[in-house]
Amino acid sequence: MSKARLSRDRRVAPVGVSRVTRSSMMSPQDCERSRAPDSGLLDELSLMSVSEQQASAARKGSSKPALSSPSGRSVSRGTLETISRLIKLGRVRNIVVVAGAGISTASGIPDFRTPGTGLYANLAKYDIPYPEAVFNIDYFSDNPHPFFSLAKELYPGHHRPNYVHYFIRILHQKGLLLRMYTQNIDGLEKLCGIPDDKLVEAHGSFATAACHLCYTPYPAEEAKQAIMNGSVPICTFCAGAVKPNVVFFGEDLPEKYFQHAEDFPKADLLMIMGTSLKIEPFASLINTVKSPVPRLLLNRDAVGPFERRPLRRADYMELGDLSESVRKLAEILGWHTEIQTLMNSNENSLYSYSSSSGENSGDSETDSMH
Ligand code: CNA
Repeated sequence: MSKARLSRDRRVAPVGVSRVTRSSMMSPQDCERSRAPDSGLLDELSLMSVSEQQASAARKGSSKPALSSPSGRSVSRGTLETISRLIKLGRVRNIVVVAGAGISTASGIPDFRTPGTGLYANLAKYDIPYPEAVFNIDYFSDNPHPFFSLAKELYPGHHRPNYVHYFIRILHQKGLLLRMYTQNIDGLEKLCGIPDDKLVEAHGSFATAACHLCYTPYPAEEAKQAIMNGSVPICTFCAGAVKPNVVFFGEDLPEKYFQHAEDFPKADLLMIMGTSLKIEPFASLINTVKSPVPRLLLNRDAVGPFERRPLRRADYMELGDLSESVRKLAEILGWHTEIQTLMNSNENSLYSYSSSSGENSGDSETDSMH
């Protein structure tokens, strides 16, 4: 069975990464085939590369860049219009979404690295030697309390999915979502209705729990109760500390993660949302789509390969607030009202369920960590 371990810095070669990457690499024949996309798609992509100039110019502060396409035509189509056109023309049928903590900040859950509001900037209260220690398995073995304090705030039930989650659900409803790969552990993808078989929670979740030493399963609800009461759930087999099956640095990724070897080569559009692409082996997944396949980054800032110039030919990005970018894309696609309606009806049923079950209904402002 192949294994990959979580590693925090993409520049460090983590245990298992070469194996993961190798399993996803294309044969020379595949590479050749993948260099011969149909002319219509290339046409669209040439517009995308021009649109990138627009984003890049906007990032540098020039509001109206002079644009011409590689063929000399003047071009007015922006990134989101181009992606939307690919979808509407039916050129895109298998979208893989790659997501991180940035898709949930609008739900009131801080990400890791945003200066000021990110978890890493606010861990002083946990008295840990360095921020990543809170998710380090060796540190947890010595002292599980910092993680359990944080877990109290991260446990699902306090927060609601936001527009971005529902946009991804609509991709599924329209038959366009091949798979969503998320690094998030907040469970909001499931809560908004993305079905299990469309979702890979690459860094685990709070849904199950086990001993961190001998991996003996432990009832997740009992673990939650103990953690919420400020005590450490103890393995009945070896007396090790039990933790929710959230993947820590130094731990193996779940079996389902390896589905990427089949999914990414099938993708005809990769949407990368709200991630700094700093955690391996997850970050390298985005390099395993075929070469003419468009990769769209929706994020506050350019990350990973999107920081390099020139960009890969079919790479495109829309920088800024994710909810705004996704909403713009939904409007261009004509899906906005549908998303809003779905969101309202799902939220109403979630709200009535949590009211009747006595769960916190989760106002994102009051439940946020800060
Ligand atoms: P990260 O390193 O904190 O990066 C988040 C990225 O999202 C950054 O590039 C931000 O600029 C960007 N971002 C944040 N908010 C917005 C916004 N509103 N609009 C646009 N861009 C935004 O987090 P990653 O996901 O890359 O790192 C992976 C870690 C984070 C995983 O192991 C997770 O388990 C872990 N994490 C998860 C959660 C969660 O489940 N919600 C929260 C915090 C951390």
